Amino acid sequence: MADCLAGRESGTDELSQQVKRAKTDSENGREAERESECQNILTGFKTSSVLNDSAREKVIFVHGKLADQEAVVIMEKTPVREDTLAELFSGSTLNLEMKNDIYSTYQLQAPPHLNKIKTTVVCPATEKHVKKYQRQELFLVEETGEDYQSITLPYIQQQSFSLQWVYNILEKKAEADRIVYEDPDTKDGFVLAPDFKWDQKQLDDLYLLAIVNRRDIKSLRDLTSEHVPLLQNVFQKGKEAILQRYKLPASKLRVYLHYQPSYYHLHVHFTKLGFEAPGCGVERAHLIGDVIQNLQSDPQYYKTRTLYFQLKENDGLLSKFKEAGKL
Ligand code: GTA
Repeated sequence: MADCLAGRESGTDELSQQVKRAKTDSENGREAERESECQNILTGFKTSSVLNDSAREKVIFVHGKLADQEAVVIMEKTPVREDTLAELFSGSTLNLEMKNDIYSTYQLQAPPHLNKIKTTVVCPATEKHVKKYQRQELFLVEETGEDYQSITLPYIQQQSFSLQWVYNILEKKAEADRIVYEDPDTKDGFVLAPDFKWDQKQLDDLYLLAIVNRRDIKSLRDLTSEHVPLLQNVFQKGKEAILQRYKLPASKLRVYLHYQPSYYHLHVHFTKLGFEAPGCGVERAHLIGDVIQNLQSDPQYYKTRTLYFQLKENDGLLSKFKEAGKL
């Protein structure tokens, strides 16, 4: 797609040059994303409830049924891109809403190809998916190393989301044409691919995921100093790959792990600094640089430390902490 990856951050000449170069890369065909039309499977979608929405983020999470199967549909308006401005100005219709002195507001009707909604479908969705996207009150949990062993680990062994999509990426059964970088080493290697929350149309919300090849590390809690070479490899080569592909230097990246993650196969989030990605707050994101240093100073750091994270009121893990008298 030739018009992808045009940046909107025109504040610095250097960065806009980097964005332009990234766009040129894209035009040369290096961008993996392919857009294809498909049958509209959502014509028969029957809405049951709105799980969550945000006028500011322009996103809605809907629970419903798709051909008698439970489904969650996420619809998100995409950002206005600098490289489409000329076409937006010249090719749209404009309806005046109000005019007052030098001020006026309009409804601009953009051409269809500039007026898209990024849509994610989870089908069949489990009850856990429905709960995950439901707006709920949040609670901060303090989890000691012992709590992890006695409460969290037994729960996640029984109740985790399927990792099939992760294995599909590692085995090239899905998203193979989206892979940005791969290190095939079985011990320290990983696959770097765009996160499915990123539509790859602009760098402002850049979001990639490094998924490690090893299948024996569930989360931060499993990490010891033995894994420092793995983390360093992901950090270093991930940054290099992003610099090469998107011309974004390490100083523009936020690289972190989630605790708790939703998917218990070790993966590292690479997002653009300044982009408020869901889950980048202090109660969930652990910078990979800090994780490496903590393990270097104490090999058992993540086995023994109390870790803090938020859980939704309807989360089964929260119930387990309550039952254990920890909340
Ligand atoms: N490339 O198939 C996939 C895929 N899946 C199933 C998940 N991811 C995938 N990436 C590819 N292909 O960043 C990505 C997710 C996430 C990462 C897993 O894998 O997008 P995690 O294990 O730490 O789990 O990371 P996390 O962060 O909880 O997952 P997720 O789905 O991002 O949920 C976080 C919250 O983001 C949700 O509760 C939701 O409320 C919120 N959210 C806000 N906007 C969106 C949106 N547009 N789409 C999805 N979730 C959104």
